[in-house]
Formats: sequence, C-alpha cells, structure tokens
Amino acid sequence: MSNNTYNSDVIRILEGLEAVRVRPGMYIGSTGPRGLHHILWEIVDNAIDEAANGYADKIEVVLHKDGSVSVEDNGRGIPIDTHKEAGVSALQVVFTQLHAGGKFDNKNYSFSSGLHGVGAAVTNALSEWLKVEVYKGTIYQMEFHSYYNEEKKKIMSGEPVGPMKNTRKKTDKQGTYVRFKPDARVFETVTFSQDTISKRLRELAFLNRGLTIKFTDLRDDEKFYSKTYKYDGGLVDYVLYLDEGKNKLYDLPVYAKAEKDGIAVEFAIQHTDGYTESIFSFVNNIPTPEGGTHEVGFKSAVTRILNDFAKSNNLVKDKDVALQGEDFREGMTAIVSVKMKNVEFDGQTKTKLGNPEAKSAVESATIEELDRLIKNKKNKQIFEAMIKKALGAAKARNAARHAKEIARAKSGADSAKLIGKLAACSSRKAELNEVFIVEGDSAGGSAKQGRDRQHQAILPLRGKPLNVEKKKLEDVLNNDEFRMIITAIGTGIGNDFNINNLNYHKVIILSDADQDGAHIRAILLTFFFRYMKQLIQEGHVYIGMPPLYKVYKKDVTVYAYDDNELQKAIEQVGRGYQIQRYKGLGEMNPEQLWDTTMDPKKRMLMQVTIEDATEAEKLITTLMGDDLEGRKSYIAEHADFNKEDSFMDRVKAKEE
Ligand code: 1YM
Repeated sequence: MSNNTYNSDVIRILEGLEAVRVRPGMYIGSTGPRGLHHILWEIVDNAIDEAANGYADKIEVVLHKDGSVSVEDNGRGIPIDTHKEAGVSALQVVFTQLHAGGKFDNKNYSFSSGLHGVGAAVTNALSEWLKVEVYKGTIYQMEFHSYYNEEKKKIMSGEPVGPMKNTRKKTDKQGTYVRFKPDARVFETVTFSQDTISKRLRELAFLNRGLTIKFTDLRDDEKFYSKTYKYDGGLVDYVLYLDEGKNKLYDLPVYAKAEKDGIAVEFAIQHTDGYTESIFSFVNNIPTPEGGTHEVGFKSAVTRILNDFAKSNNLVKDKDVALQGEDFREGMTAIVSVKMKNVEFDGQTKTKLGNPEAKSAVESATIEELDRLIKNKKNKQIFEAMIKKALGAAKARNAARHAKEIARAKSGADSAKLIGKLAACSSRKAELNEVFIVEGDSAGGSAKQGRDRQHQAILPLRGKPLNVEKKKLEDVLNNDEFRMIITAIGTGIGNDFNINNLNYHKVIILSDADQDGAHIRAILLTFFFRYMKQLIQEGHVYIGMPPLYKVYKKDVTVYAYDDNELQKAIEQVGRGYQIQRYKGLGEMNPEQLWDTTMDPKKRMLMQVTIEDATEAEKLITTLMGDDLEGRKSYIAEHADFNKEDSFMDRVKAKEE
C-alpha cells in the first residue's frame, strides 16, 4: 500500500469522526442525558455481543471519580492485527471508523444490538479521551483524545494519541477494557445516572441468561455502590421478578426458545389473578414498548393454541362466551425476546418492530413450542389454569360490555350532570386545548375562574378517585369520576382507545403538594397507564406544579417551586420578606392560581413519560396493588412528600 492511499484513508476516517461532533444528534439522538448514556451503551453492546456469541460470560461497568466510565469483558479481545486496507490495527479502525464496514463490520457477524448501529467510534468521537486495553497473553494499549487545534481553530475528535502498543506485560486475563470520559463540550450534562445504568444492566442480565454483569459506582466515597446481576433462569427469572408479590396461578412460568428462518425466538409466560396484561417485548436486547410484528405473531400464536386446547379438551361449554385473544392475556405477564438481522423500527418513538418476517417466524415458533409444551402431561394443570382464567375474563368482558351499553344509554341523561362538573373550553382545536383534572371543588372553582376559557377546560374531582389497580374494567366503567374523565378526554379506553378522538392534547393533573395529592396523582396515573397507555406514550399527560412558597413584601411577590428556589426568592425579595407556605391549591385565589400554575407562559409542567416500562409496571403493582408490606417498605425507602414525588421520579417525569 502506497503512502498516499494510507494518508487519504486516514483523512477520510478523521472527517468521519468530525461529522459526529458537528451533528451528534444524528448519531446518538440527543446531547441530553439520553445521548450521554447512549455512548456508554455502544461500548456495552459490543461486550454483550461478545457474550451472546459465547465468548464472554462476564462484563463489568465502573463509574469513576474523574467522570469517566469503564467497561470490561472477558471475551476474545478486539482484534489487534493490522487491518489490511487501513494499514493500522483493527482496534484503531473500530474506534475511528464509522460503520466499520466489510470484514470488520462489528455488526455483521451476529444479531446487531445497537439501535443506530454506529458503534464504538461514535463514543470515541464524543469523548474527551478514551483508552482501550486488550488482554491477549500480553496487554495491548491504545489511547485517543479530542483536543482543540490552535492552527485549525477547531476540535480534533477521537484522534489516536499514538499507535497501538504491545506493552509486553504478561496477563492471565483475556478480553477488552474500554474507559472513556464524555466530552463536556458536547453534552448538556456529563453525569451518568446510577439508576438508569443499573436498570438497563439488570435488564440485559435478564435477557442474556447466565451472563454476569457487575456494576460499581465509585464516584461518591460516602455512597459506594456495587451490584452484580446474574440470572441463570433468564426470561423465567425476569417474569418471576415482575410477578413478585402477585398471586400466581401456577408457580413456574412457561418458557421456550426456538429458531425459525434465522430468527431466534424466546419467551416466558405466567398468569396472575390480576386483570391487566403486561407483555414486554425486545428485539436484539432493545425494548420495543410500542410492540410490533413480533408481538403480533406471539399473541396470535397464544390465542390459537389455547383456543384449540380449550376446544379439544371440552373446557368450553356452549353456554360460555367465545374466548378471544384478550381473554387469554388477562393477568398475563410475558417477555418475548427475538434476535434477528436487519431490524427496522417504526412507530411514534421508533420503538416498534416493523419487519414482517418477524411476525410469521415468531408465530410459527411459538405455535410449535406451545404445542409441544401443551402435549406434555406435566403441564396439564398450567394450561387448564390459563383456560379457567380466560373463561372468567370472557365473562367479565361480557359484563363490561353490558355496563358500557348502559353507560352509553345513560350518557344522554348523565350529560347534564357531567357538563355541570366539567367546565369545557370554547375552542374546538384539540391540539391547542388542555384539560386540568383538579383535586377538590374549591381549587376547581378557582381554576374555573382563573383559566383561559378558550383553551383550558377544568374537571374538578371530589375526594379520592377509585384505585383502579385492584378493580375490573366493569367497576371502572361504573365509577362516576372515571366515566367523567373518560367522557371528557374522548378517546375511550382499553381496546376501544382511539387517539384520534382525543379532545385535549394536554391532560394536566393538578393536585396538592401533600400526601393526599400524591396519592390522587398516583391513582390517576395508574388509570392512564392501565387504560390509556398511548396517552402517556405520546406525551399528552402532564403534572401541574403549583408553587410551594410565596415570598413577598409590600409590592413584590416571588413564587418558589422548591426549597432551592425558596433561597433565591428570599434573596430576590430582600430584607423584610415574608413567607407563605402553600399547603393546598385551595389556598390560592383564581388570579394566583392562573399566575403560578396555569398560565402557559409562566407555569411549570412535568411531562409524564414511560422510559422504563418494566419499572413503571412493577412500581405500580407495588404502590397500588395489594402487597401491603412491599408498599410500606417502598414508601419508607423513597417517599419524601415535601420534595419531589418519588413516584413521579420513577415513572420519569421531565420538564415541558
Ligand atoms: C468493553 C467493550 O468491545 N469487546 C469485544 C469487541 C470485539 C470482539 C470481542 C471481537 C469480535 C470479532 C472477533 C468479530 C469487536 N471486534 C470488532 C472487530 N468490549 C468489546 N470483544 N474478535 C473479537 O467480530 O469477528 C468490533 S467489536 F470489528 F474488530 F472485529
């Protein structure tokens, strides 16, 4: 290879990394906390791939005091031999070339796991520095950095500090170690979240049976944190974990693994006596909360096999209501995990699997596996329990249909009562309209007087709403408060949900900043989570944030929304200030409520998102279900009602 080719190759490579700096969003989605974690997942993904291919069984992630993070695996080690075309080590190519193509395409040998599939080079490009060690008899090292070049007046990204070197130091270890420090010139924040990382690593450990993942946070001397995740039961352990504290209809989840047309399919199913369906699906270890073709195939297979079983064993009588898919999924907790090539994502948030071939592969694999399991005498009781549960569900569904019909018939007569409570807005443009669900009639009254009548509707709630977590659909439909909410929002619920009928693009929960307020908020969020999940997924649900304090003297008033702001407000108002602590919304007059909480120009809103659906699911079970002990200990551990509401913290609220 001539010198010339070598140079131009290197120039092209460097331009590649520069492009990542210029438009980081194109490669990692955002430069916020998500993007920051994304560059860690790129490295973790490479280690996971090595494990998934059977070469590694241990991964360790460490957050260091200097703001860097390291990932180590005990696999084969990134290849250190010279890459023929590039003329440098393969290791260097992996960290400096985007989409390292051809022979060194780190994604072509297996089912790729990176969402964007851009790999370790992006992590390098967006780091202040990155160090790699490869253990293969001796220790190989290479280091990269991003620095400001005075002559070129720009930041050079991810450049080798020197060539890869064999330190000749002997080692018994085998594998790869990567440590990097995210560049503060790129990210809005460079602080990794212990919570985000430990949850994702736990999820990865569940999805990769037998893999040991250790996570250590060394950043705070006072709060040393270290956890090791290893699940020999894989998906079975995952389902058991989700069903902890619930009444299970059979002890062990039904589990199978198969491969069809090059697509690996794995699932675990368990039923509890609850009424909701919780299916979590993944493709190449990436969660697909919006579902997609794999989920469709899975559900269709379950329906078919269980229906056939019920019929051929005379478990359904003529007088019984015909069983439908949803009946078999009542109280079901399931994980469906597929691994495949050329993944395509669709949907609002690009978290829905689009590949049509996944439907047929998952469907036939699931049919074959369930058929095999159902024929095994040992499993007879399990499948009979499933049918019994489905029959109950079908009956309840029928009863709920009646209740709905009655509700619909009544709604003419009821509408006067409904309209009486709901103060509608005058605009018919749903995108611009908001509905405030307000705790208490007195705050509701102030909100009605203080609002923008054109775009803001008010729905006052009296007392605590029904805790829907423990109720059947039928009971929810029979509850006046929820009927009112459902009617006002317009979309319908459950299977009837249709986002196109949404009357208000912002549904804002407004409750007091105390325990009761937090409870009401939790009940409402549970309702939306269980019956209108898409409303949350598409970002229509918000929490209104009333101020906690008013700091004032003669003609100055400053509102403070937390204790931090209180200090600032005190300084701002200056000597002679007085403080009023608001205990409830009811203490504010209409004008104050508008000024502090409702005026779109000044208010604070938290948008409710479901970042981690399994976590939200588990949390709602714990907080709203009937496991009293679990709830007590959770609340004792997390709740501080004077500060941020920890429930919201978990369901992941972010500022508007
Ligand atoms: C801490 C991060 O990157 N481990 C890792 C990466 C690779 C391999 C092993 C590997 C892959 C192959 C052959 C292969 C990568 N290699 C490449 C590339 N851990 C971490 N462990 N030998 C080793 O794909 O055939 C990219 S990633 F492209 F060089 F092969």
